[in-house]
Amino acid sequence: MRIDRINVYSAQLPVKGGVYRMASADVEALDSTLVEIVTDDGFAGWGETCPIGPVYQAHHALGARAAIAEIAPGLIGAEIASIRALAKQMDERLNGHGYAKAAFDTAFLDLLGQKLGVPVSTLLGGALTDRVPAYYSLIVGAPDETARIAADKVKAGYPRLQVKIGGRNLEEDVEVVHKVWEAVGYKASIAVDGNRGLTVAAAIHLDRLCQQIPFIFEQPCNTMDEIATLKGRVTHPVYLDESTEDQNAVLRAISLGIADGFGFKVTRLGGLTKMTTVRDLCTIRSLPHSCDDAWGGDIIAAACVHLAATVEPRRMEGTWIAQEYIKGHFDQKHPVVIKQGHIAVPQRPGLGVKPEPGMFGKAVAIY
Ligand code: 0XW
Ligand code: MG
Repeated sequence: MRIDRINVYSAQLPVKGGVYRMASADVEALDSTLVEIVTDDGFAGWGETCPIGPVYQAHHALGARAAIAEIAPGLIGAEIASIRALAKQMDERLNGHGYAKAAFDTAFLDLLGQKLGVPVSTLLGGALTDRVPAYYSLIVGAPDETARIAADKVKAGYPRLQVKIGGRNLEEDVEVVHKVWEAVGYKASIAVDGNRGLTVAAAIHLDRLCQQIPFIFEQPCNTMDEIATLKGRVTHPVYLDESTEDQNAVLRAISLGIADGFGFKVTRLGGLTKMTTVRDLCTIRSLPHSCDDAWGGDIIAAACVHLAATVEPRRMEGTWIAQEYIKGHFDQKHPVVIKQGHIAVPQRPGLGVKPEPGMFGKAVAIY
């Protein structure tokens, strides 16, 4: 099974509802990059990478495609057998840029799974469940409206909510946390996500003013160093998201003891294969984490769900997929869908999803 051709596509994903609002940025449409790897024995494997705009983290759509252009020509003719050998080949063509390599890693696993007749979760070590929990992300919004949506989503079956804060005054942030808690209580777990937007001082104030509410604080401040200074000064558990820029950042956070858990993004960590390492580090230290990505369609969603299925359920914080904020699916027959706040793990070989033929139009690049 050798790589014959690589097609690269761009898919525009407008945000359902108009705007997705976070402390770090407002986004209205996302530009997803898809890679289709076609092999000499007639298989097609898919990968995807979709930064949530150019500001959320140091990733952007055109950067992903430029990195793909550096890597792809060197992969033509390569055998899809050893994922480690393919990773080495990618590293020999380009240093870093894990979020672009992640799309290839997903496609390699999709191909290997199809060839061997097993789902990607099996290649990642094996599923522990056939259904993973999802979580709902409440964008930065007015406290009453946010609490109303929170109650609706818990009624719809979501076991976890993420409340976005930051980029506005402390009073509104404190109010939204209280109102969501009053609306849902213990019926769902709550993450309060600052998306890097709070100063250390604001994080300490918010922590004190919401003392009795059992939430976890997700990426309140910009850097890992700022977050490290919160240790011993806040009472809520602190999770890192944007600061987990690569495997080494996760190792550092764990060894410094400054993270009580993580919001992981598969492409930021460099792909599913790299994620298995940080997943296992978290197992060693009993650390909870999510398996998400910043944005994306069915390919990213399937990748996140396969990985999430391999995580010990008691430490699985949920999988966020963009379904609630995008229209339609890439795969009409076997879409990845949230039902009652949970997602079924695809059981078919490989990722178990395939974009409809021709749906992305003309390839933006062919190698
Ligand atoms: C909720 N998410 C997974 C989706 C957006 O990309 C932001 C992200 C987060 O937790 O920061
Ligand atoms: Mg986050």
